[in-house]
Amino acid sequence: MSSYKPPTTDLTGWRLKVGEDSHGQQKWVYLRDEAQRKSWPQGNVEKYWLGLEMHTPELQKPKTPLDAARNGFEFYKELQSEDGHFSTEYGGPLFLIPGLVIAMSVCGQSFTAEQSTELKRYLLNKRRKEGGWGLHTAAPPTVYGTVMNYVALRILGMGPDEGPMTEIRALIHKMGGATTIPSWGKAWLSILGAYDWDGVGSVPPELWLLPDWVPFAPWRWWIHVRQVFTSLSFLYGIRFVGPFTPLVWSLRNRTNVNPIDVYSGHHPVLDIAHQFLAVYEKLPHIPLVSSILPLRQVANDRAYQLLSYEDENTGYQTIGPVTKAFNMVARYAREGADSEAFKAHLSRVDDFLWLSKEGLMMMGTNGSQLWDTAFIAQAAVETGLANEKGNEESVNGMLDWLDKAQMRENPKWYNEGYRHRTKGAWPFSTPEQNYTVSDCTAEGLKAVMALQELDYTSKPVNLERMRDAVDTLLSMQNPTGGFASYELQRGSKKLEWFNAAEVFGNIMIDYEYPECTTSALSALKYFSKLDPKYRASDIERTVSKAIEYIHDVQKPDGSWYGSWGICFTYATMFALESLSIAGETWANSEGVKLACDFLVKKQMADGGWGETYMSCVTGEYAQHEKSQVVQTAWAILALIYAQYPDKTVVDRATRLIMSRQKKDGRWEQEDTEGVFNKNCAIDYPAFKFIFCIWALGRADKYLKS
Ligand code: LAN
Repeated sequence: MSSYKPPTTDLTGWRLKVGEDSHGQQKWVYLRDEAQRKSWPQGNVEKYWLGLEMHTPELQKPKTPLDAARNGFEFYKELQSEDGHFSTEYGGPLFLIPGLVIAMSVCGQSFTAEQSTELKRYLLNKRRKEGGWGLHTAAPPTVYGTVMNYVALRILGMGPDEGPMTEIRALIHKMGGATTIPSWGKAWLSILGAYDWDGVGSVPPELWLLPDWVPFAPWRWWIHVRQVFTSLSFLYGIRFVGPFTPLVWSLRNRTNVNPIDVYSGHHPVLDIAHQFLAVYEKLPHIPLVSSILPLRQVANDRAYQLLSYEDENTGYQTIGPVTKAFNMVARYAREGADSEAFKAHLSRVDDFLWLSKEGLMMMGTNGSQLWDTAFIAQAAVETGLANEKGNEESVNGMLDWLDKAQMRENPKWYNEGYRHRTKGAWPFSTPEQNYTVSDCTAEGLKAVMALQELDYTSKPVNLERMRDAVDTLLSMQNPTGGFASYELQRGSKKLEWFNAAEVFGNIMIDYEYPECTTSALSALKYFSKLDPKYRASDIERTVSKAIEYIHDVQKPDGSWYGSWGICFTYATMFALESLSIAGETWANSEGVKLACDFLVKKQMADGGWGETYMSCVTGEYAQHEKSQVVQTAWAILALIYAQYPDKTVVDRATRLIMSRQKKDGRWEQEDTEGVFNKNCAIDYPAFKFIFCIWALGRADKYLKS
């Protein structure tokens, strides 16, 4: 691989602006002017994420696990923003920047010069040694990753023969050529004008004209897929193509997707549907047919109406980065660059961009603000650090931020947009983004309850608001007892037959997850101690059904499969929390015993645990060659929930985490921690602080007991 060094900006010019347009918003800005830089100096938050030297307090060498947790918190506090939340980079997926870059380009927009430089630097830094890019930073190159990022670099100004570009093209050819790219890639290239919409399997907006009772009507799909489908079907319906660019990919081929890229191959039902639709697609172009029955036009209008609801419901953030880019193009296509809607979209592009030491990335969401803040709040309270001198300001900041992050009303287009209620819920990122997530609501509520139990905190969140959160949680349990992510499960698992994304698994409906279920049931249980009378029997029934679900999905080897963190270690920690709430421990429960056996067998020689994201892909435990502090912390937390009797196991694990801690209290970044849709890893860099602090604090008490 050639050793091309991409240009960089002066990193000391960047600042992280927090909460400017809305609560919790994060936005990296570049200050060109020396005077501006002086009057707004870079703080530790920026310095840390940019890999610049930080000034942190001198710490004492830790003797006990609690000392180490304290030092960890001392360091992590430096990363708290002035509004009280913990800003974190949230990277990993490598298919997001290209969508945004293509969107900006076809809408006639450009990034600032500094943003362009840093976007290029990020992509080139993340190129794998094999020469291209995969679906995410931890995966080997695929056609999707390589073609999309190659195109992005070209649009951002890299010449066809500049630096490694020739080499990358050669790799694309070697892999089978750009036309073997998966469906979303074909769609983006068609939008760009580098491929032809005729080569994209039909994405008919007419599905939005189906009556709601139809078992495969789109409102039943998982919210992410539904929202991507809505704007994509509109762009497909109008065959949107941006202005001609020199990037020419001429071949047309409908079902040719490179096997390297495929995670979920097409189900035969999808192929049959596509053949049928290929005939149907010819119809709207026959003038007579379309004048008698202008279905396509009506369907486009309907899809457009729905995507506009999404924009307005989310302050133009939309639910996520893919929808963000598609919706932006859709608003441009119909209303133009001068429209209010398009301008509003543009003003919310930076929310998704995060400057890291390796360049500017597009994040999986507009941040993970709530998730990180809710966890560290609970860790601080449980470990007792919240009550130690010098931590009040930090803790009050967390509570203040969480208070303002709760969503108080349902979205504007609640019924019309087929949304789940948001009243009382907490989101994953910010309240402006405005999506209920079951476990974020639960962890947000748990964090608020824990913080409000401290003597010195104000109590901004009253019982009524907590009851709203509880009502939302109670509205989210599925008949199996399990909780899904954003909504109730609205359709059959058979809808997976229509999964056309190829690179992801289990995306068509909202499945139940032991992680989400645990968060929900533990929050309900905690709340019932605070307000024992409120919906007592509903809570009781919901919790016991949720516990049943947890039992039902335990695997024969004692573990649970994790869908959002890696992987068995992550989900087993959650499941053992659930069972501990039901009074089940190693001493009295076969299930817990089996789970502990599973975990203990996976402990590595150095006392740690380490799993790779391949566990999530294959469903089999994939051993990491090196132990990871985050998974070690999860295992500690899990074993203590289980009250595992052999303390040497936790003792060794604790020592491993302590041995990896630096003098200033930090832990270095290790391998990626999270995942989605079975196949895409995503980073949670705050976890190394949050879960190490939490596990060390909990272990301190357990080892003494
Ligand atoms: C997330 C991030 C957080 C995550 C948890 C809260 C951890 C989980 O317990 C519930 C699901 C949720 C909210 C989640 C869902 C899917 C997301 C939004 C992501 C993994 C971050 C990025 C991902 C999104 C789908 C990326 C865009 C890709 C598409 C396939 C549309």
